Amino acid sequence: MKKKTVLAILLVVLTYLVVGAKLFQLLEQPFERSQQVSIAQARARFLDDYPNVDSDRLRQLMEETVIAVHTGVDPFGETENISTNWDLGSSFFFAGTVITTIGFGNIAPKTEGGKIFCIVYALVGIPMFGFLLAGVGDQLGSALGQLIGKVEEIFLRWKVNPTVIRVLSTLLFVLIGCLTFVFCPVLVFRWIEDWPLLDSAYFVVITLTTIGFGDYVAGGDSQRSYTVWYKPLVWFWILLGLAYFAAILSMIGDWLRALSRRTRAEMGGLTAQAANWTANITTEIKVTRRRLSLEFHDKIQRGASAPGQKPPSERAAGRPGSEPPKEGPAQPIDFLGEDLAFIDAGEESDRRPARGGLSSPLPAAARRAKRRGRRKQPRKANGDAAGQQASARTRDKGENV
Ligand code: Q6F
Repeated sequence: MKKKTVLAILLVVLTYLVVGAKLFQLLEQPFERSQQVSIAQARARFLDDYPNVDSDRLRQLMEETVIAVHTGVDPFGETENISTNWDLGSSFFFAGTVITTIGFGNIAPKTEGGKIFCIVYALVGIPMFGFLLAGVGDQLGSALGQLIGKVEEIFLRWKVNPTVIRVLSTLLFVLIGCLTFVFCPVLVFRWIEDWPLLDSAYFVVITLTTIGFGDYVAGGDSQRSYTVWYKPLVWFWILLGLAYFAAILSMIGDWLRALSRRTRAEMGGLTAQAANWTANITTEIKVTRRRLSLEFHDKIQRGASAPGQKPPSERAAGRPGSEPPKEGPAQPIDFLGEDLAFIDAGEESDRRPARGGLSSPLPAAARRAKRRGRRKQPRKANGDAAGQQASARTRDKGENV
């Protein structure tokens, strides 16, 4: 990526951060103030009600309470019948927050040994979970893709415009996914955890984006006895939901990129080249990564919307060898066609077929039908050849880096 491009993105991100910071401050600070006032009043009221209590003694107790809460110990717990954060189920949950990188932090190692082991465990476990998630994403993509493909075939028979079909497919993908991985889970958490609807939705998004604040943790209320199927179900939801959100985030990333490319194309032909260059330069890395089947998860790992990491065409449809950058003015941009290609992403991510360019006007169903016809050829050898070709091409253009 060109230095100028990086600087431009840095500027946009910094602005986004500052604007975000100001808004969060406006939203949160008044509430914080009111909480500060209310705890101070509560303490004063307590000392008023019990004049015999020494205020220093009370402060001491409060400090110890705060420390207990910070170290993850229930301050209301009795010395007999102590509850533990590190029973096998909770430890299993903790291991999950590590390898998924959700990192709720409601429980975390406090001992030296625990911290050292956590480092090693994360470094091995995160890539390992990445493999799993890539596989899950792939299966999920095929399942959803098949479903959507059927609908697309019907539309095709009705001779609906391919671009319209793509838009409808995208909407369908988002709708089915949101129902399965967002709306239903939100209702389940509302029901099981007794969280308000907003808090429940907030938990779902914070978890599946792997932000993981840890202020809400499903299955984390020690006062509650959960049904046996609940925690396994949450695990299952996490696995599928992370894959789905990775796809959604990368889709939003593609839109942002297409938007910025379009803006640049409108601003002037030369600047638009940068995006093309970036696309080409990352190809080599990408081909290797795709071999490792890691691409699904690293979308969320690196922040799906990080501009310029992958050309949408490649990432979406699993084509390793994009065209080398053409000299001259920017090409006109097929906004919709290019950026709805993600529908095929999950399905195709490990196949690397030598497919046509991304501006292929055929909707996903039709392309799938075409591919079915090609399967007779040795697919793997084909893909590898394509991959090698692609890396050779990038190497040729190495001087662009
Ligand atoms: C869970 C649990 C949560 C808290 C008070 C995320 C994996 C489901 C627990 C789950 C178990 C114990 C989530 C699983 C992942 N929740 N106890 O299994 O925090 O110590 S506690 Cl939400 Cl990654």
